[in-house]
Amino acid sequence: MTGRILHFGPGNFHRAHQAIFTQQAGGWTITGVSLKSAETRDALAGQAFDYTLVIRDADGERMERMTVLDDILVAPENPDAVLDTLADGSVQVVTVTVTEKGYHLNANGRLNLSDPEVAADLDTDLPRTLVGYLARGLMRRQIDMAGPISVISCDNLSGNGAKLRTAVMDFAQAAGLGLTLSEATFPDTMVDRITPRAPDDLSDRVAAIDLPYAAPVVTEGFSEWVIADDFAGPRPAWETAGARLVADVAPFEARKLRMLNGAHSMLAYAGLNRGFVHVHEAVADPDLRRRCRALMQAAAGTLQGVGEDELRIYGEALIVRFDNPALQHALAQIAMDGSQKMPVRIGAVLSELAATGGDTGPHVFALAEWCRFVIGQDGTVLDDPMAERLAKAAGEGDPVSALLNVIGIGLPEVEMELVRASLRGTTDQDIKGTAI
Ligand code: CS2
Repeated sequence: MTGRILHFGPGNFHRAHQAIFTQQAGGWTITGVSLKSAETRDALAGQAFDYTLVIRDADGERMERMTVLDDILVAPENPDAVLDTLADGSVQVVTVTVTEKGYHLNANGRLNLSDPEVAADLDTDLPRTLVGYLARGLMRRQIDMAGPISVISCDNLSGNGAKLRTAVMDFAQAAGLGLTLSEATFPDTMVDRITPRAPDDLSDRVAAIDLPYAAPVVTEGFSEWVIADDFAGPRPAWETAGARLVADVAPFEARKLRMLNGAHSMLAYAGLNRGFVHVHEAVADPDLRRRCRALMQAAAGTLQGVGEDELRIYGEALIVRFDNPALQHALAQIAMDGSQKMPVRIGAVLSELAATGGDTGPHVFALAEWCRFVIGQDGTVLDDPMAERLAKAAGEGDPVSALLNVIGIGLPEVEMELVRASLRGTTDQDIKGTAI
């Protein structure tokens, strides 16, 4: 089987994850769509869209030549070309990695119609947002009767496929499009591969061994992809490359979001607040290591459908992955867009723990460290789509309530007070005493 995938967001994560699963499965090519900048297209065009994937873990470093990308469309240069490609019958799979903020969802998981970019897209036939492109492109496809299509979100949202489908339908309805999506499916997925920004010297190292040297990607050895077996038409044989096709992704997704991503965010804020730069340095700090384990353990208590032993082993394997010094994974990279990440990774878990009498300490601590980080920015602009509102909330008399309110985390007053107490703790001893 051969075919063509249209991928929105051909950044490092896509090029380390879905791209290699697709290359190994064989037969399919990927056309990328950059929604904003021409940077990746400009870097890769001179290499016929080949690039080098550098895999670094305890076994050392290995490099792989990637040949699966055939082109990158830069959407703002020619929006029509993107819409036409979505309506092209040769494209039967769409994949998406645009990060959490690229979906423009509100706290209820619906499309935020008052977001300025979404509102602008509702008014024009030539969109700028992912959801605008999908709604208008799939409408063209419906009119052209170009056949079934599977649209696969690969971002860290819970129920990512269902959320994307809802957002596309919300857009179509608000724009008055008669979109039915009767020939489209939106399978949920869990994606996992730690992929930091590539270090500056990586191109030179790659060039030295005569591989494509522009825009190389660095990643870890581990990778996992679990996909709901809900395809509208043909797809690459991803299972031959190690992907798992399952009836229900939810348990895998919750395990990864709550244990890996939750611990990542805690380490990012608490680590930066203590002057660490990289994940492996933060997790080597005995206190943060203990808190990391405690957070994973508490999160594991909220998970259903996965055995206790399996979760303990998974947690220990995560610590080993975080320890990987060769990745040089910057905490600042994880810390960005906290407003989009904290509700999913920490807030939802904390609410469940509070409601069921679980150990809320580690998640209370994570929220307090996020608050401390935001308050500590003081004058510098936060790397977050809600930066302005957060800066204002950080200056209020009760910054904890104000900040959590901005990002839609509502907590019982007892937990709210625990977050305030953890934030007030000026010495490490105080923080320990109140949070764990
Ligand atoms: C990280 C993720 O930056 C972040 O928010 O937590 O990108 C994480 O590295 C991946 O989800 C790992 O699969």
